[in-house]
Amino acid sequence: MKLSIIIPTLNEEATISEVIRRVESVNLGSIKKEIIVVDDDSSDRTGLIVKQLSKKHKNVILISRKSQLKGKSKAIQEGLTHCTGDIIIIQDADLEYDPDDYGRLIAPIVNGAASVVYGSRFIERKWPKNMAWGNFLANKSLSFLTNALYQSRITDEATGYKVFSSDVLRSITLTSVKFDFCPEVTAKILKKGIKIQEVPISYVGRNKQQGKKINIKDGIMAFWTLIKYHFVD
Ligand SMILES: Nc1nc2c(ncn2[C@@H]2O[C@H](COP(=O)(O)OP(=O)(O)OP(=O)(O)O)[C@@H](O)[C@H]2O)c(=O)[nH]1
Ligand SMILES: [Mg+2]
Repeated sequence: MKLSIIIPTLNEEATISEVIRRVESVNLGSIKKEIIVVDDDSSDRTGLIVKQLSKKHKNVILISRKSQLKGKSKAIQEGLTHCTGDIIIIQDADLEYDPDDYGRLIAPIVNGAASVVYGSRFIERKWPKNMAWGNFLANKSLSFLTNALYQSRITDEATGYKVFSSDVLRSITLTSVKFDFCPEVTAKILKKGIKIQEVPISYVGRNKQQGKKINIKDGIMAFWTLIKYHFVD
């Protein structure tokens, strides 16, 4: 069995090598790992750092997107065309999420108990570490709206840690560009009647100064996307 890790990156020179190091050092027993970094023509050294790493490490692949529509979702969609794993996990290039959680994130898929797993920041903590109140409110409201529209019972719709069996993710047509990957994939999975299994994860938030790119417009877009796919396919 193989796990494909898609890392979308835009100007993450401060953290990308540490994230890759942490991903590589996770021991998943017999499960192999391939790391696919999809960089959107970062203006810092992100692309260079990953290029150098990919020369030394065979399982690290760099996809450089140039003069194309930039966005986290576009990067994931492109990464998907290069994945060869049975399981796919989305890994942000900052250190908000901890690859040490991979074991529990993939377990339900490996055991055949689920085909989609979300890592929830709200199971072990009421208020995830360093999460700004605006993000807290948005996260809570997005999960509430998801459950109301799609009859689910999830606690963290907008989590960065989303894990899929490869077949399931490939069966979904994605049209989002930026951070609307999350609500689009959630809506389309739930509409297909596929259950989202949640497991607890650890999380330490970062702020704008540390490189967080998501903003209020992306938040509004996320609500709109959840509502839109309730009505259209
Ligand atoms: N390739 C690519 N990656 C991006 C782009 N925008 C953001 N990313 C990456 O997407 C990941 C998440 O971005 P963050 O700014 O940390 O956003 P966040 O608030 O943690 O948002 P979530 O993804 O919802 O957890 C990081 O690895 C970013 O580098 C983009 O335009 N292109
Ligand atoms: Mg982040």
